[in-house]
Amino acid sequence: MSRTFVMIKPDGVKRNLIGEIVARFERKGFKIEAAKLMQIDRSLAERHYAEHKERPFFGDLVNFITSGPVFAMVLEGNDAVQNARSLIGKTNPTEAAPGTIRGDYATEVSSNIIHGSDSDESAAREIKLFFE
Ligand code: RTP
Ligand code: MG
Repeated sequence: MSRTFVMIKPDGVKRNLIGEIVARFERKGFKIEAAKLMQIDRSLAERHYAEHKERPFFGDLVNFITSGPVFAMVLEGNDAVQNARSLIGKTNPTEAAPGTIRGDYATEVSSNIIHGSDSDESAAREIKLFFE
């Protein structure tokens, strides 16, 4: 068993999708270890997305992720990072397969509903940032 960090972004919370999305992870076999509705401030957003600091979309990304409450979760399961990323789907919802969260609920990369850690190292770093 391992852990991953998943966060429903402000667009998902505004559209009242928390329940539907959490249900998908539970159905897959994940256990919810921790969860909270919270507002991200700019400092936390910049630390969370530090790897994208030099990208042209960084400013928009920080504005978006701080634009309203997010629902942050620690999930536990087998190959948690990979299994969560599979349920989430590709970064760009246009390329995300139907049946995935981004494939089913989103149409543009700048508001793609949900975040999931991309490695065990990222998961550990992000869980520490959001839950300690
Ligand atoms: P996330 O970190 O949010 O789970 O998404 P990801 O791993 O699938 O994608 P990543 O490469 O880490 O990108 C982080 C977020 O930046 C936005 N993005 N915009 N305009 C663009 O070309 C572009 N590329 C990425 C997306 O909202 C993506 O989720
Ligand atoms: Mg990422």
